[in-house]
Amino acid sequence: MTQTLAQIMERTQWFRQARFGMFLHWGLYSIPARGEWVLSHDPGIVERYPLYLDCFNPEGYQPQEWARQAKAAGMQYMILTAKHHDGFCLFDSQWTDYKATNTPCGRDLVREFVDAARAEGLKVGLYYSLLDWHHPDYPHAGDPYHPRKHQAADPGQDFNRYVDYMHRQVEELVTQYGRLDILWFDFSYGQMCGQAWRAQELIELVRGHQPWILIDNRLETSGEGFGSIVTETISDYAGDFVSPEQVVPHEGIRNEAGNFVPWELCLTMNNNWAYHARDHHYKSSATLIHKLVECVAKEGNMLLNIGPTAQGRFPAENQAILRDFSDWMDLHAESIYGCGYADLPKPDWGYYTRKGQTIYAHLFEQPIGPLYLPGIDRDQIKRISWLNDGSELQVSDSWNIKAFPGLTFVQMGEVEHYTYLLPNQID
Ligand code: JFZ
Repeated sequence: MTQTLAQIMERTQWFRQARFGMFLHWGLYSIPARGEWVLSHDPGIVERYPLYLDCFNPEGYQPQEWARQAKAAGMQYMILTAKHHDGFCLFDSQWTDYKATNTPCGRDLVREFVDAARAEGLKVGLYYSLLDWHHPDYPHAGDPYHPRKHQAADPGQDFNRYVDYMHRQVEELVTQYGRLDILWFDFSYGQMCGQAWRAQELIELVRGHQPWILIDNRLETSGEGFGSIVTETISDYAGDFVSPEQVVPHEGIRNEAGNFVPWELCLTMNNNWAYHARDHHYKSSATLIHKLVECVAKEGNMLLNIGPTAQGRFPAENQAILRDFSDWMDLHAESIYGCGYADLPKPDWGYYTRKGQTIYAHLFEQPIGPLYLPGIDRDQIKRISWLNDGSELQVSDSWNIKAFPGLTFVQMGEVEHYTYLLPNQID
């Protein structure tokens, strides 16, 4: 069975309009606070790790507050790690005891999360790890990522039993938590890809319950691959969008016929997905805002990550960045939502985004003097102004289009043209 790009484009319509979402990595690993891969990276912690179950008590967990901050920052959807590679479930799965309801906190944290997102009018998604370092039937011996990769193989292990378990958990997620907008599987590697997960059966289960849910491409491929979504024959489990990580794809992502496919860059504010107590290597707010613009200019989305603390709070640095997004989006969201590739030459000073007949010129550098607008003819310009205050710009008399900030109003032709500057205080 296959699907068409047209079906995918229809399903992803809201997603491609939204452009900006929040990713949340949160779980038992937030307690050791050395990133979500701590189990795999530090074999010394393997024995101790399950003991974190007894001290997982996020008294500061207020998902309404998470959702409020996401919304204020201009994000339109949010995605939480229902289960990460460590196997610990934030939801009340009937198929395991390794879950939040068996910790001192005793609550179904996924339910509270989806309720809070919806209450703010945000779309909501769940991340579910295909890898599971806790389940006894998940093969460990020789798996390059598994914390117990050096231990002898267990002949009693039955991978098919794990896949059953995984399917039953996904079934819980798509039947017990109302309408979900996104299911974010992570991730395929080596032989563990596509049908190894019984992907066709899984996707039929998911779409049987939630036909419009959006699925990432990692059930079929790794974080680096694109998968069959870029080919002529798109598998049913190819997903609805490609999921590049940390690096904005050079020219967006197109299929073999040259058409853009939906994609979403996920990226961290510092150098870890989950909370890391000593990682203060944050990108500046300006850099992160530029990344969002760059994604939109290349017809993609950006999923910006937060690693809440074990108590369930956003670290102060994360909150400061979200406030800067909020300030910026208050003035410039119109150049993001519903916008995409402008089909014009890339300007040296930044990027264009486009919505219909309106071009947004995102200036990453403050110009002194005239600014060249490549690809735009002066007699196409109907109107040109700053987006942040509506003030007019002048188009010069020379044969090239050059905009002089802050001068005269110009109205000609068909293309409405706005520019803006980043607020100076951000850097
Ligand atoms: C995965 C996770 O391992 C990581 O913890 C985080 O959740 C991130 C969003 O996704 O990271 C990956 C997965 C696949 C590749 C790289 C990073 N890959 O195949 O290159």
